[in-house]
Amino acid sequence: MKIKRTYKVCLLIAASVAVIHTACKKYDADYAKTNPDSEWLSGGLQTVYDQSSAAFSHAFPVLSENLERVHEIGDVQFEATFVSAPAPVNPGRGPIFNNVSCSSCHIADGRGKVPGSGDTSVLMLFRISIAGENAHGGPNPVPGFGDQIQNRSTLGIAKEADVTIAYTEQAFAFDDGTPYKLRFPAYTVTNTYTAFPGDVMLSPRVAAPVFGLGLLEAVSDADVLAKADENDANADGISGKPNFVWNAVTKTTTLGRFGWKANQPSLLQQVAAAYNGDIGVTTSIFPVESSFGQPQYDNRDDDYELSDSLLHAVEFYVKTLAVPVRRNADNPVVKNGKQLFINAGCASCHIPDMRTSVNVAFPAVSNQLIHPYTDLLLHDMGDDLADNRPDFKATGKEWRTAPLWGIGLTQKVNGHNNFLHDGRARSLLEAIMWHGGEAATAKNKVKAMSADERSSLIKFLESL
Ligand code: HEC
Ligand code: HEC
Ligand SMILES: [Ca+2]
Ligand SMILES: [Ca+2]
Ligand SMILES: [Ca+2]
Repeated sequence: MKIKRTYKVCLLIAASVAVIHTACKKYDADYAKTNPDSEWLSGGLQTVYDQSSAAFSHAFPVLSENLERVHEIGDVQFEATFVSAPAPVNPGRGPIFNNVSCSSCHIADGRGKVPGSGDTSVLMLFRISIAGENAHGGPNPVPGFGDQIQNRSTLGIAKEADVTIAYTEQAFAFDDGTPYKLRFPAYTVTNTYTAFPGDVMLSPRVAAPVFGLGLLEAVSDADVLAKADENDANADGISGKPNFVWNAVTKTTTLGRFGWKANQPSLLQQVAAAYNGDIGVTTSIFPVESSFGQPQYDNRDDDYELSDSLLHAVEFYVKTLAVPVRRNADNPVVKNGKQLFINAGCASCHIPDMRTSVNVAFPAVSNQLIHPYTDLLLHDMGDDLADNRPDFKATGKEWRTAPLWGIGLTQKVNGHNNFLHDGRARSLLEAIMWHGGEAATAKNKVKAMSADERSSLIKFLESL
């Protein structure tokens, strides 16, 4: 808390005099050379300077005192462990669920780790469906299992199933002959509480980082759609397709932004869906237990298990988690790496610069130049990354361009370097070498790089 306040003062001074030098010298002299509009400030004014394992866990530095308080209430709730009802505090978990709190999957507001071969994981989950669509054009739920496997349950209740992972390694080589290996995951659904249909489509998803999301939500629909090029009219091999998903709040179909397939339209809905699907906690937005219609259903739908005010506090919490500052952005190797990133075509999807729209109602996210390295659009990433499960407009091969800001701090914050939607990549370089489909040309440029160039490219990613 104390540290956060110091940052706040520091950044406000920086913003007003446009020189971080004098204000922030005690954190890192390197930031001296930057000004608040530069690429160092990944989250614009809402950038923080901490590079420790708490780097993803800071509130927006520029936030009024009373809103900071709301963020703190949301923070407590994000970490709160739910228990099965009846209970005096945080009741309502289950009857079936994946984990007991938000923070038990989004560890330190970062990403989940996947288990080794043969293990089951609680830091990832599996979306499921059968062929066809539901009434809103979304995934068609599996009879008896719904649209997500809940692999845990409260006492005396049957969990739905377990999913075990097995990896097989394959050897590849860069054009210069240097070998590398990729591990291919395979999933087996076991211990199902009732017969599991044979034609179920399974989409593995690891818990995604939750910082910077309020800024991504503040980019206007028009700006996202302006980058779409669904039929590749400009013939650069990159399409970029918006997902359009059912918005349970507005009861209309709207642009999707969150989740690995841009399958959620807003942070509010993402959070409410997480309470319902992942923890088994009902809210006014999703008032029906995920086990409805199944034998595990406990008839506890009469009262929402989480109040609207706490739901909105948690929404506000993920909306106002700040983005960590760049490290070493002016290092010559890093600068060279950025040029290689652009030359390889990475920046056609991982768009470096965006501006949030003007928002007089919520100035904290208004008109900020941010550097998220995403276009929030879907891209065909090829057969190897495909989950072969459509999710609204996203096909089984399409994924949302993952934001790369803060990615260089993953090891520090989460203690691992597992990347991509299912955590299969064990390093940033492996994540790149999995790229296929529209990104195959970019991947092949990396394959053709010299060892020095590859290392510069990685140094650049590590500086994000
Ligand atoms: C079982 C693990 C798990 C739990 C518990 C969990 N999440 Fe998540 N979270 C995920 C996964 C997996 C995704 C990606 C979902 C997808 O692609 O559909 C995700 C995505 C998100 C996102 C969107 C991130 C992005 O970049 O688009 C937000 C926000 C989020 N979760 C918030 C929460 C909140 C708030 C809670 C508690 C109510 C919570 N999560 C509980 C696993 C979890
Ligand atoms: C056609 C669009 C496209 C291009 C070009 C592209 N990417 Fe990606 N990138 C994606 C998508 C989509 C994902 C998410 C894929 C997944 O999770 O399965 C991704 C994921 C990543 C990740 C892992 C992010 C995470 O959070 O796990 C890294 C690192 C990355 N890309 C780096 C690069 C680099 C470096 C290049 C250039 C060599 C590049 N990408 C080119 C679309 C693209
Ligand atoms: Ca419940
Ligand atoms: Ca289910
Ligand atoms: Ca194009």
